[in-house]
Amino acid sequence: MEKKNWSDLWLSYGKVTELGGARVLALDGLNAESRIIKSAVAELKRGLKGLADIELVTDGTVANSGEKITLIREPSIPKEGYEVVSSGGELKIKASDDNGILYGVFALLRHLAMGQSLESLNEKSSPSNPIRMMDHWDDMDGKIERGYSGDSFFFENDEIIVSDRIVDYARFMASIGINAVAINNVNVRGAATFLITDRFFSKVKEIQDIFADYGITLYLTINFASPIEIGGLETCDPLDEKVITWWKDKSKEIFEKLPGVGGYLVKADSEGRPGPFTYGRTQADGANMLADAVKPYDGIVIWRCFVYNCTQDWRDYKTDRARAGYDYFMEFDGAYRDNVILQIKNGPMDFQVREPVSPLLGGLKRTNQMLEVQIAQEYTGHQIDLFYLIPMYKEVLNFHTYCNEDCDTVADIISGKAMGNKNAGFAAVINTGNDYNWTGNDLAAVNLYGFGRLAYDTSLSAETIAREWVRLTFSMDRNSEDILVEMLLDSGKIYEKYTAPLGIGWMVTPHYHYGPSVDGYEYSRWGTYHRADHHAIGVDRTDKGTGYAQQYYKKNAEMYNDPDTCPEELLLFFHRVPYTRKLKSGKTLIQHIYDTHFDGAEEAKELAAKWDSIKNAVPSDVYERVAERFKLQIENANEWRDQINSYFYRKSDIPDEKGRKIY
Ligand code: GCW
Repeated sequence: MEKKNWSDLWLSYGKVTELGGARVLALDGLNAESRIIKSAVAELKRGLKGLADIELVTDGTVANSGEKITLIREPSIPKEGYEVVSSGGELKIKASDDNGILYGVFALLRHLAMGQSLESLNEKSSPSNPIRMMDHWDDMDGKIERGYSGDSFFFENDEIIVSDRIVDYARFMASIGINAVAINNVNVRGAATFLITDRFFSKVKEIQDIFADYGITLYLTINFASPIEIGGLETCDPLDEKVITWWKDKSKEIFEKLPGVGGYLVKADSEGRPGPFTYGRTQADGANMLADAVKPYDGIVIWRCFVYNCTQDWRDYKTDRARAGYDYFMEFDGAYRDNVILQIKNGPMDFQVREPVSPLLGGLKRTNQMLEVQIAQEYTGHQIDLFYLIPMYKEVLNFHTYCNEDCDTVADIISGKAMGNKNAGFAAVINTGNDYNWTGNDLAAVNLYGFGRLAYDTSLSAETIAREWVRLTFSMDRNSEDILVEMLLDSGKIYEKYTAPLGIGWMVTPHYHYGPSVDGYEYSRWGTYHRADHHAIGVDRTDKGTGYAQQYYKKNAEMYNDPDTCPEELLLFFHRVPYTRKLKSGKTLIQHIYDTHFDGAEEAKELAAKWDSIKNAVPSDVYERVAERFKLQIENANEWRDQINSYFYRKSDIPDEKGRKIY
């Protein structure tokens, strides 16, 4: 074992005093009959010992107390689901498969860690989504694209590093129900292209095996131009026979060398990455060609829909980046193979603080779909500013697309319920790195934990998840716990207040994406414009504008099309609005901008003060790391406030009614 320089996150298994003194329990049932069960039993022993000083004996000797825990296979329980039931000194963990047993064990330990006694356990649960996936954007040089918590713990200097840290990582992921992972960046370049060759197979296999012990399937992110870059072909045209054969042979090799691998994750024709468009082919041509190649091995192709023109002329008012995903992918609905899953970002642009739900979700009715969110805080504060993301994801999941009579929410679609398909799921761009605390800001671990819990059970509330995480991570008094939970629940709204107003998005420092730069992207090629002049701001995406609003089903299209029924937080996403427009609050748009920015910056200070108020309830190193970040958040919020307010005051020439300082 190398020296451990990473934290235990929510699996610290510190003693819970309420659970009472030392006891001995016997384990019955499926002892060590598979690699996953072995992991489950080891975890159970470790957790019981740490949390309650319970010795779990597995050698057949009956414990003196007569109490036991029994692992039971119960075919009627849904895939990867579990039941944990205690009665009369016996605790049963039932599941129909190994993952279910493992999740049952983690559920049991979670309840104990939350302070519940063994005798009172009774929980049934099964996953909402078939695939629950973490996407790493780790590069092989060790850097992480959009990483805010150190470097990669998978790669360094174009090599794969296998370490005990990865074992703990797999435990953490299994503990929250994650069953799929991609370890390399979707921008596949340089050495990463060769992950699917003999140069790396044996090391990839070692990592794959660690994951397999915890029921996690490895997916490989591939370079669409591999036939050229690895195979020496002149083309990667998906309809070219040589290319088709190359991928068939390569896939055979991959699935032989890495049995159990899940398949491919692909970013094609996006931000300079190669893809089928180069050859006049469609996204469906590209995805289906790969899907056919992995079909014999039950492989899956997860194809990303983040395809748009990133060389737009800012003078061009017709092209609307928000439309791109739908425009490129909708016409082939029904034409994608059934082992293709389209992975769709929650919004049509790119992980902004506020976006409408992508109209592709549910727009597609005969295509497998996966929702992609970003827990790496690229646009939400770089894990410096506090931003609890689960409330935002809940809004996305609960959104009614109207793709069906009932059963039409995003949650229904990605669970496979809405369309009766089994290839569906929920993925997140992960926020981890090799920092001691994994997530840079200790509090950002709530998003890591929360994503997994939510992907497993989309009915959990943001508050339940926050409270679980707080209680599992820290042992604090009830009052401090309430303060921290409240801070988390408020955090997203606060960040939204001091950054770009009412759904317009962007206004961030180009490329880096932290801190304000109102016109940073205004005259650029990225298709991300706010179009502010001295009268008005916003993009007209109605039927009189770019027509984006018409990509939704009628009910939503009508709602968004009319500025009076458009949800106000998205007003500037859908409409071009004069600064003098009255909002529902009775305030003008410009006054709303001033007020939210003054308030937001103030509330950021209050967050920091609340953190100080619970200083003694958290370990001092955690306190320091987070406090340091709150200082930066306050500066950031002030900078946003002053730049946004000054910018709009100078454009509009309308003063703040309250006469506060604007520059
Ligand atoms: O938001 C953009 C990021 C890129 C990222 C891209 C994507 C991996 O700025 O860094 O590339 O999204 O999702 O592919």
